[in-house]
Amino acid sequence: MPAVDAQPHPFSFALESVALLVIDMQRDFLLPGGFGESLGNDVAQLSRTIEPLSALLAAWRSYGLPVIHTREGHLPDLSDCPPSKLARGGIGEKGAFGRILVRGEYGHDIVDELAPRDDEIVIDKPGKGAFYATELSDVLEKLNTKQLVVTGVTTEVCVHTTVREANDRGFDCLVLSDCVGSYFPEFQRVGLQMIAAQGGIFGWVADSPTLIAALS
Ligand code: TIU
Repeated sequence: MPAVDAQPHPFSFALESVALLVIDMQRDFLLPGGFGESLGNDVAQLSRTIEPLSALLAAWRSYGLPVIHTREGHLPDLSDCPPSKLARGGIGEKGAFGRILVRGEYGHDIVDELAPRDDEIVIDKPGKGAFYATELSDVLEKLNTKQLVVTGVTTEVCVHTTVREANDRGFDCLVLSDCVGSYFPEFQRVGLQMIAAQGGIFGWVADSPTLIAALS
C-alpha cells in the first residue's frame, strides 16, 4: 500500500480504491478576462495550479487510475440555481466567455491543459460541494473508491465544501497544496491548515511531487 508523506501524518491508499478529483478547473475561474477576474480577483493565484496538476494527471493516467472532473454551473434556464445564489449576481449574465457558469458556454468548460479524456467522468454540479445534487456518490460507489486525492479550485470554497462532506461520508481525502488554489493567499494558507489541524480533522495535506514519487 503506497503511503505519502503528508500532514498531519502519512496518507495510505490502495491503487484499487483511490480516485483523483479535479474540482472546477474552469476557464471562468482561471483565465484572465473571465468571471473570477471580473470580480477583482487575481487569477494567477489559481492558474499556478495548472502546471503541477497537468504533471499529476499525466502520472495518474499512466497508472490507469480513475479521474473525476467537476464543473460548477447551471442549466441554461437557471432552474437549478437557487434564488439566493442568483440574487448575488453574475450567474447567467453575459460574460467575456459566454453566459457565466452556464453549462455549454465556453467559460464554463475546463481549461485546455486539463481537458478531460473521453474515458474520464465529468460531474456537473450546481453547488459548491461536489456531492449536492450530483451523481458523485453513485460514481464513487461503483468505482469502489475509499480514498480521494483532491485538487482544483478554490481551496476554501468548492474544495473545502467537497472535502468536508467526503470526510463525513467516510472517504479519506488527501488535498494537494500545489494543485489547489485560492484567490486569497491567506485563505490558501489557513484553508490548508484547517484540513490537517487537530490530527487531520477532515483530511491530509501533501504536495503533488510527493504523491507522484509514492506512486512509482
Ligand atoms: N469552484 C468554486 O470554488 N467556486 C467559487 O465560486 N469559488 C470562489 O472562490 N468564488
